[in-house]
Amino acid sequence: MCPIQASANPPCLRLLLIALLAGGCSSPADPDPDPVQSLPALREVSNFPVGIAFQAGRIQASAYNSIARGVFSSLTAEYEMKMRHLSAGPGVYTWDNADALVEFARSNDMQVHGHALVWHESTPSWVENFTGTDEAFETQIRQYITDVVGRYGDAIISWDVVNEAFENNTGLLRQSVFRRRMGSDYLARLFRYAREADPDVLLFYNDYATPWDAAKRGAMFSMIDDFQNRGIPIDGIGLQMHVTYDFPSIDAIGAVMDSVAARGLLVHVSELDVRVNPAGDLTSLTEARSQAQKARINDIVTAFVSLPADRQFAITLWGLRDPDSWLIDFWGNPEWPLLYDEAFRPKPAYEGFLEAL
Ligand code: 9MR
Repeated sequence: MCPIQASANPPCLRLLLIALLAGGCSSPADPDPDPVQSLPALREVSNFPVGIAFQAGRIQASAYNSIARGVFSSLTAEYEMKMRHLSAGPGVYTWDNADALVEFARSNDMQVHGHALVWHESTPSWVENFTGTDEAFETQIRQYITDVVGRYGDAIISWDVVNEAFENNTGLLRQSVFRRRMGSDYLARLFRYAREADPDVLLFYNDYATPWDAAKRGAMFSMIDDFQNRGIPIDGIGLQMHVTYDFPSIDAIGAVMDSVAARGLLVHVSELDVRVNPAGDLTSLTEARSQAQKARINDIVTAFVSLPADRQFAITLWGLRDPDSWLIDFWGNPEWPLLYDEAFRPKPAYEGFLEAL
């Protein structure tokens, strides 16, 4: 084998990340070579953390493992830190996968972004069908936040406290079980509980579509302004960034980033992927569309790096290889939305990222 990206000694990485396209350092005797690449690792050349959404099951898969730790400097659990996966009952936890991801990150000098304490789409049945009083419900949710944030302490530097609380197009609070049980000010109380659980951890609100959904964007900024007026803790905003190669405009994306930064909050481009086949007209990735994707990644990273340095939290890619993306099942079209192709080779989009740094 040709193990690369041993990030214990990052300066070596650029030298070690060689010649993927040329076949790397595989030998005839090596049936399963680790991927290597000729391009610099993002973690080596970026002034801010570059993250990857990762799954615990891939820690043992050598190609995923070596690229994740060699190229990226931040890790988000793609699903293992959501409530449905962590808790099967009040006070009942399954930590194995989350622990494994945190340990993988720790041993490879990656920071961990916690995702997500409260999300209406990943609610376990004991929460969804809670039979006690509203007060008892809130006590349990508070305890959950205390337990999960408390377990990881400094090993997780930031949490999405709430994910996707506002409806599309109206900006109204979703009628989730949390909203129904805890009332219209529930977001503020969740953030307070997270702060009580850890005075230092960075607290984020995370959502999608804010560059183009004016109602949702307005609701999010009203929440931020309200929190800041009332002294409710919030440190940053996750802009998910599930976009396409031609929508929305980079001006719209940059404007949301700027508005977040102007409020003194950190900007996390938290779930970046770029669809190239939204209309379903492609059966394979064309050079033209691949170049359009490269340009779009370049534009987004350029907008991010033009923010004041102390507002740049991180950019996180929502998956490693194209065939792993959630977008394929979700939209039902062939898709190539990420920085690596099916053979773990960096795409032009990867170069688009590099060229913006
Ligand atoms: O990509 C994630 C997929 O693997 C999970 O099955 C799914 C449910 O947990 O969540 C996906 O990630 C979502 C993220 O957590 C929040 N924003 C939307 C993402 C795509 O659905």
